[in-house]
Amino acid sequence: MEKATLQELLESRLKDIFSIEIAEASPQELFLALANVVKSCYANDWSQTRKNLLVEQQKQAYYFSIEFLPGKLLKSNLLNLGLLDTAEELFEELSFSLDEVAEVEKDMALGNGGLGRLASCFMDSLASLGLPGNGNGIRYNYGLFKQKFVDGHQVELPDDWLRAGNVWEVRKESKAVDIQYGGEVYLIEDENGRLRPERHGGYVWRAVPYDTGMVGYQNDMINTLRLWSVEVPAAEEANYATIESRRSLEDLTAVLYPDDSNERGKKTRLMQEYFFVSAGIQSIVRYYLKLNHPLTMMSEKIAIHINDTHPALCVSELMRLLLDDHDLPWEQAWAITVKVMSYTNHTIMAEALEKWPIDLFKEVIPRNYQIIEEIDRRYLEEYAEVHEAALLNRTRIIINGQVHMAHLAIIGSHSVNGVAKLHSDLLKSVVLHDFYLIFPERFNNKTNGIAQRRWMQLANQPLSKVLDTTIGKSWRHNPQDLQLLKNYQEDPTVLQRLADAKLTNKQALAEYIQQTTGIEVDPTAIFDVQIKRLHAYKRQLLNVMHILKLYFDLKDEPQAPIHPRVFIFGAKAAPSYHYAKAIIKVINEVANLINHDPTINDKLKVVFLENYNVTLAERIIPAADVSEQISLASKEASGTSNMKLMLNGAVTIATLDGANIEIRDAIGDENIAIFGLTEEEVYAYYAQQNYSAYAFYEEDPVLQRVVNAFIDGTIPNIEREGREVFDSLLKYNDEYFLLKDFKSYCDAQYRVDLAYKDQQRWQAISLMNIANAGKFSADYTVQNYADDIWQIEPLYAHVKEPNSASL
Ligand code: GPV
Repeated sequence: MEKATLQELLESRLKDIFSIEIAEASPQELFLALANVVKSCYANDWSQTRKNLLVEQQKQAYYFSIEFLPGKLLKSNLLNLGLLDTAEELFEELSFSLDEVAEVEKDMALGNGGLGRLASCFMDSLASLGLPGNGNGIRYNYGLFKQKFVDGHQVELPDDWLRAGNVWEVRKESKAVDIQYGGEVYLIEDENGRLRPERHGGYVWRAVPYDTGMVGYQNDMINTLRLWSVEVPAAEEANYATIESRRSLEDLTAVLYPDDSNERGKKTRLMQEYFFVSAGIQSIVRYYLKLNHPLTMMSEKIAIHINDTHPALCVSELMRLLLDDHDLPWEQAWAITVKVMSYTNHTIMAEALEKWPIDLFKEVIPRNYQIIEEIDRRYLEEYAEVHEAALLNRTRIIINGQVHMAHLAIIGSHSVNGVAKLHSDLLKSVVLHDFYLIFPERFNNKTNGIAQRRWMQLANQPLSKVLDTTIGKSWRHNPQDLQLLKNYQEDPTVLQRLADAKLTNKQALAEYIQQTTGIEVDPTAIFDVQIKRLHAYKRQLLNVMHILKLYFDLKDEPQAPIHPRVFIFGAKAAPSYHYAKAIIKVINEVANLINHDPTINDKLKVVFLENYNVTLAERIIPAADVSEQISLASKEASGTSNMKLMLNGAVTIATLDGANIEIRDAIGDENIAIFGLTEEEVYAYYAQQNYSAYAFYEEDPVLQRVVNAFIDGTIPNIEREGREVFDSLLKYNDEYFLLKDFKSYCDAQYRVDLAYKDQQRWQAISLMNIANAGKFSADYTVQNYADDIWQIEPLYAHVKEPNSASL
């Protein structure tokens, strides 16, 4: 599209909506008008995609996820439509900044962290590969809380993201479905001797879908992200006349649960899970029936993916529809269900394996509960002759009065995958070992990936331009072409250009830091970044302990030859996660202490940026020199910020955990700083039960000084939190082995400091990180899901320029 055409469209939208000229428009008005123009640019392709799918009748995948974390969509839609450069030029010509206009958009923050962001990266890749794949989730009225720091403490504020409306969504009233809750279900024999459910009481709520176009990268493919919102069914208006009754209904899709991987037994949460599952499955079956194929062939047209256990009810809900609404015999319904369903596990942390009391299940979803009981009964019966009773009793769905959601998902799916090689191996050998004995063929690995379009092309335009001029533009379609950069490892001009791009990004971040926190940071310092949810296993505290060590080193020897460093944190803690909040407070107070200590001479700065989210990640990641991936080995399923930071040329300090291992394999030991216990060593400690935090503390005076600092008044204002941290390390024997890994971590940090001082060497390492990041593109990950699990193919009618996403 020509610039002039875009301008005309923009002008006419501003007239239509606001009756104003461009010159008088505010950023808000420009945003809304431009977003509407963008929407109209893909409107036709969107309906065409749907029509072609109906005509071609190709198999489609549905990704069920209780979280999606798309961030802002304006610039990514412009990029994918091929309009970003044009829009940027136009805005410059008109003396507006496109960035300022894009800033107006509220982040769509319907997720907590890695899991939700992965779902959104997959949406981007599905469309960009021309693959028919849709998202299914919940349209929360309030996204993840906004984080503020008050006196160093995290305070949570509501994220009222829908207040000004959401331009991208389309309400699809005609596709609404009813969701049944509660009541009692009796099984009554019909004239053919078949048991039929008869419901007494209970209530029906309406699920209304809001669709958002997922725009493919310059290929005319537009998939759909369908998010469901609760409403009062038209027939029941009278029953919801009071404010209270309406409020309890509206609570259902009001808020995203802010507990990351740590579930609380809450009725609303269970109702949420059933809500989007039932709505999604009903709409899929409805669509499938339009195709006029027998239900027994459903798996040839439909693949349903269960993203972690939250949508595990997909299994029982599809069974319910096939049995109750479509009269299929159990065996047929079950065969269909298992062929259609697949499941991804995202953690080995035991507390994240969802379990629900059966009383709650019976109360909220009685018919699904009956079906789950029957799945459970038949499971025991079917495998009784093949496996020992003990094994079956450990893997059955209902154990000790609780429904085990992971068991339901595994038994009801034909594929079970982990999200990095190590993680998938641990699933087989430890976490889901029992299931591996029963269903070995179901287990597979799909290492996570990231949307290179958002995390490089959009977030890092300075570096993208260097790449274009150095290796051409093919990397924008084929991320593996980033490998071409390897040829320039010793080219001083290219290394300098990379360094310049990094400095530009660091200057921009420094300005943001100055504006939001008042802290001055030097863009030539090392920007050392740890950005992820705050969790004990991710070990932000280990990072803090190293910072304290450097601080003491500088106190002892102010001239110590340490290259200046800025430690940057971004992290939210679940509101109910007391210990994580204590660590936030500690980091903020350590920052206070160090940033205001004149004897440190600005050699160290600690910056904890508020409200870490997708948009803030887009600012931080391009400016990072060092990437902190320091979870205790075996605990981080994959990690994805590790991939984003690598792609942007940061050098990783890592334990051999999650996808860090594959990153190391891709770039070689010389380009990454590995430290710490291995997974085997961690498990050896568990087996021998001989870890002694105190022993490490006792023998290392440096460590003693650091650990004591939490309680000896060195750090002001952390009386309570410092004690909690101290106790977690010594009194409770340091669950995540920080004291053991401390020394090796400090050594790795020292190596990084040395490497940075040799700028030529550093830039070459950084280059190698960028050059080898292509294989972590979500395009390849999604292609592997498509080939191995979903068996879906590109909608050829749409693929103008197919991404050759094969490794
Ligand atoms: I379970 N993850 C998450 O963000 N939230 C959760 O509730 C659960 C897992 C994360 C893992 O912690 C990361 O290691 C992983 O990279 C990410 O899911 C995507 O797979």
